[in-house]
Amino acid sequence: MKELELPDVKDVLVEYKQMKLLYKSALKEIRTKLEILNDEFKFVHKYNPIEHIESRLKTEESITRKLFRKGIGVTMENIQKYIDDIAGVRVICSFTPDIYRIVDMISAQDDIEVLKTKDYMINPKPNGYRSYHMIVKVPIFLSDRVVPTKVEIQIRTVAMDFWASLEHKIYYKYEGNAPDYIKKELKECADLAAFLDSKMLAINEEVKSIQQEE
Ligand code: 0O2
Repeated sequence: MKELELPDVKDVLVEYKQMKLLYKSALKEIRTKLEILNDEFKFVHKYNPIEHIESRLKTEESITRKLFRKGIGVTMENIQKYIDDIAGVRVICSFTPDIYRIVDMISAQDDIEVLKTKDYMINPKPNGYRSYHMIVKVPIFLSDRVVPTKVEIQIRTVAMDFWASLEHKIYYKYEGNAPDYIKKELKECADLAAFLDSKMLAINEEVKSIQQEE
């Protein structure tokens, strides 16, 4: 009987480490681009659209769980093909128009390819989740080749981020089955956060117009 040929564990590990190196580099590239845009915007307009930036590489556990949820086998090829957020950057802005400013500035860069966008601000999820998601490809220049690498950029306001981090914790605590009254309260909080965003924006616009008149 022919023996089953399994891939050498050492080879798989080397391949996995190489893949992580690529995604880590892509995070650095995107962070740098965003920091440059923010610095320039601050210089020109005396105002910074970005409050802060967070970035992370998705854990092995989370990658495996996501593939499992999608009913896809855990292989190196599938990870790269089907998981768009191995490298994830989160951009936190003060006001909603800042979000679209960042989207436009990043999309306009020649070396960035925008693969997918999801506007959960115009179309919030039924649970109240609001955010803007972009999947982009950025070229990573290695010693002997260039590898376009995927990064997920999530852009949201401070209020949307506050809501999403609590909702994320609750989601995992209850493994996606939180009691109905908690879901209802979370939805109410999401609506309040949206209201807060629009109120704060209106106040800011008002103050800006007073300053221009002076
Ligand atoms: P984690 O633990 O944050 O990494 P698709 O790629 O289109 O097949 P996917 O990946 O669900 O489907 O796409 P989507 O909707 O763009 O969501 C990607 C990420 O956005 C999620 O990653 C979350 O980080 C965030 N997100 C989406 N929906 C919600 C939500 O309802 N609440 C919160 N708090 N975050 C959300 P992961 O891998 O699901 O989770």
